[in-house]
Amino acid sequence: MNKIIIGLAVGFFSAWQAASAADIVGVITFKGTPPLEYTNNLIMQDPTCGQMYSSPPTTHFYAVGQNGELADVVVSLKDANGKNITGQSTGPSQPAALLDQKGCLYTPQILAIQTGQKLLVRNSDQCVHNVHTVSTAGNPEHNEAQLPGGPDLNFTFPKPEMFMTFKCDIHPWMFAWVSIFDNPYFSTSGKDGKFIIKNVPPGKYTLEADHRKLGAQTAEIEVKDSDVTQNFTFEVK
Ligand SMILES: [Cu+2]
Repeated sequence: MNKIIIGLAVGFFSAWQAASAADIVGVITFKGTPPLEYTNNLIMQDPTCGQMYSSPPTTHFYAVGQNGELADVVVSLKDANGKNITGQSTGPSQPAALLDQKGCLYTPQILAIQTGQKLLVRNSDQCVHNVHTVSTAGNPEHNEAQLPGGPDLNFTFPKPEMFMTFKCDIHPWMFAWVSIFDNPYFSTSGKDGKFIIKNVPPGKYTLEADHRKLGAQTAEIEVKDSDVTQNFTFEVK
């Protein structure tokens, strides 16, 4: 008798869980030959930065794997009309995100956070960096020198924005692009090209995939009671 009741309870709970939210998953693929990256000769001319490299690094705007897996694509959920989902940030309760300066480069170069979520900016190098944010969406401009071994800088941003620029005024090749969402429904594709947006409530949405160089693509999706798969393919046109 008890077993039946427990079985029913577990069954009911699983059904309820499944009906309340689902994950959106997919793979981002790059088709064709990615454009050539730029060789960073400037970095070699800097005494401190240059000594960390035996040959000049290149940019990595197109992070394409062996089988076309495309990393650094920011996938985000919009409403059914393609408008930003706002007022749903859980940023203040999330763990801090980290943007490091290592080898005189920002790493990661593409990062996504929520409004109100802590973003720590670290200097892992033996030289001074200057962390300078440039917003086109009304987020505050920060411009702070950071000494080697200095404490992490701690930022939060109030406004949603795609690819807000972080630069360094001392090293003109240093850039990162941080996207900010007013909800938790976004993901950045990894080296395997995969992304996952978790716990999306049922409903009709627009899913948007943004690559900083290759532009944006959208797909209409509906979340019901099971996971939704939506892949995207980018190419150079
Ligand atoms: Cu710098």
